[in-house]
Amino acid sequence: MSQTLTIEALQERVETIFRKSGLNAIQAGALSRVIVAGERDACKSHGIYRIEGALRTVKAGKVNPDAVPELVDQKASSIIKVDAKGGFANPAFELGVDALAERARSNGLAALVINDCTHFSALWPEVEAVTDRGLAALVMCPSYATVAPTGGTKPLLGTNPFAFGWPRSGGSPYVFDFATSVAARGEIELHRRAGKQLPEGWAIDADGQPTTEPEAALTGAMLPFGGHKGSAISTMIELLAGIMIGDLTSPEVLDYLGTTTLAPRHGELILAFSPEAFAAGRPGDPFARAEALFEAIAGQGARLPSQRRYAARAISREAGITLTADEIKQLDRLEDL
Ligand code: NDP
Ligand code: PYC
Repeated sequence: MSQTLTIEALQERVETIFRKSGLNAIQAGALSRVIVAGERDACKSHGIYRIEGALRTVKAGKVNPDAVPELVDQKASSIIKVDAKGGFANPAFELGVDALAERARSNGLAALVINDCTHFSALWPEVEAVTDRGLAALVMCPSYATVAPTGGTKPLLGTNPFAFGWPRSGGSPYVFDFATSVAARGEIELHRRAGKQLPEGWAIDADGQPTTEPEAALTGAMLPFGGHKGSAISTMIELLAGIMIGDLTSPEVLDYLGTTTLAPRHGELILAFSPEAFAAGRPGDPFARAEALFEAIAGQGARLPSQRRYAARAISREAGITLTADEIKQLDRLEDL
């Protein structure tokens, strides 16, 4: 039978699973917060289904369960670095975000570079942490080689997520967050588990032929969104959030892990911008002008990105998070490990 849990109750259950698996309190806390946020906002591809992959990665010795991230902040610089020490990205982000915001406010823009981390979560929790501090944000990271560049047939690029946020005083921020592949790999896995065919255009099989079979897509290659445009944005992410920050690119991640069944280890790049600083001396208030743009978009009947997510969040806060019988069984089983 399905069951409804409060957000706090789910948080406690997920955190307990991670603590029992050997993660220290910093790692388990940050990881469970981001996973429960995914479930709360109806982002199933990065919700509780990800727990098992994280546990597998710990068991395989590919992530440091005891990691205590370290902030390396050179005071004059706009670049703040956090060494995740081989742990998950989420506690490293939590450690660096205040310094990032402080530097973006004083310098107009700043970057948070996270190195040596395992990252498998959605990016919007990080984007929202920056917009909550009154700043605009761009966040990106590689993944592992599962996507063929446009014109190619073999996995090379990652599903490389890319997210942006703009703060709004009267309500939830404008946020988009997407894989640069047509769909996140998590979606393919969820289709496989549900025994469902993929929509056309998501993937090719190992011979480079279009496929709607999840298994064939997982052993073949996924496709970038928007053809050559998505392929180029994904390549940019490899350059900026892989090579430029001295961390692994998606093909290097796959070499290191040897499998896509574990969570990828690489770096992450978070950029924060002060709209007031950029617009200083120019006519108009940037926040008021942004509101006019959002109103014009909505005025055409279009919805803003993240509205589905915010609606799901409101329901979860009001009525709790409903999990299927299978999901409850999964939690019970993981608690008993
Ligand atoms: P989706 O395609 O589901 O959604 C992408 C964005 O578009 C969301 O912000 C969504 O808002 C918005 N959106 C969707 N439909 C509309 C619409 N009709 N009008 C306006 N906006 C719309 O996301 P993906 O499947 O590409 O990615 C899912 C998640 O996977 C992301 O959070 C991403 O960070 C994560 N991911 C993480 C990776 C990693 O390595 N860590 C790798 C790849 C992906 P809304 O949510 O409200 O629908
Ligand atoms: O859904 O593509 C994905 C993904 C890869 C790593 C974490 N999420």
